[in-house]
Amino acid sequence: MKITTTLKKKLYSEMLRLRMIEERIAAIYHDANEMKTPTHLYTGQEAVAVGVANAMIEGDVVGASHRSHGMYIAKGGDLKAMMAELFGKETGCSKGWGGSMHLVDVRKGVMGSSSILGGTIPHAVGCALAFQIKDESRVAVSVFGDAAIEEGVFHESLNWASLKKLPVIFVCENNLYSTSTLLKDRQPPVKIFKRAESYGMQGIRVDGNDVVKVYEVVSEAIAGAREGRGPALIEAMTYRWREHVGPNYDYDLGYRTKAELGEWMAKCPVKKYVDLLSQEENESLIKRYAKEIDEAIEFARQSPFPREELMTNEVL
Ligand SMILES: Cc1ncc(C[n+]2csc(CCOP(=O)(O)OP(=O)(O)O)c2C)c(N)n1
Ligand SMILES: [Mg+2]
Repeated sequence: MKITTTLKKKLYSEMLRLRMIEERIAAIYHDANEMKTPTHLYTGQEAVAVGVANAMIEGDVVGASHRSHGMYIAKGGDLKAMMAELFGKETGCSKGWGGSMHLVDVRKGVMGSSSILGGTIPHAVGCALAFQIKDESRVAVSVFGDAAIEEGVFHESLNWASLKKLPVIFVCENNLYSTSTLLKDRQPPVKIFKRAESYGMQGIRVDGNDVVKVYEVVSEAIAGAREGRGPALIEAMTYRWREHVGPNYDYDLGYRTKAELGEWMAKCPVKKYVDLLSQEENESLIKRYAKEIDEAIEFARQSPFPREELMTNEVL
């Protein structure tokens, strides 16, 4: 598969935008206690969402995890509606009732994100089953963390998806931790992508900090699923920079070291491709995105809180 420089630049720009959104949220999170939602920031993992989203085409759908901003933004979710959701406002993508973990933009194929680990895995399988029954050339993707595979629903879903050769791709963002517990203290030493074998489906591990590699691997898996060759499990190796939930760094808590964070920061997915653009082009993008983010925050701040009557009679 040949990836053009134009596409590489697009992937890089989207990662830069996502990084700036997440870092701005971190910067304003404590301002006037306006943002009350718990927020699981995506900083450090940008290559996964951007690579996955760009491998999808219109009509394809995705379900995301509690660390939801990445997929929502990368798949084209509306930034103003996300920001308003984080501020708990009625103009939010879930009308202010959901918060950071419950982002949705159905028109863009973001079917939802879930605070329940593994929550969107069966949703994606259900969408894929519908596509198969209706003979539609569409693919569903579920993106989830490494702890979600400890949920029974992961195994049930992969079993059924493989049996029925459903057009669904499972993407596990392996950032090594579930909150503050390392993978090796939670799971036997079997690589996550190897688990696909027991369901008779293809399992692939990819460098989740390299957007081009993610794009290539996911594109191939999606093409296979679209042609009726069934599902695949992709394990993207990556790392979250900030604390599990909230805007801070947390290497002082004792479960991971500053040196480990430093090693992963050196493998920054955004910086990796920064030289695709000239310094002037980068500066101009940063200016453009900063303005867009300013406007989204202003929109969120100015928006009203949800009306109480919507709580009982409104279906999102
Ligand atoms: C079914 C379920 N069990 C436990 C939790 C509590 N919980 C929220 S996030 C989290 C860690 C998730 O780790 P992982 O899936 O690796 O995603 P990451 O946060 O690393 O992106 C846990 C245990 C939950 N939300 N849902
Ligand atoms: Mg994890």
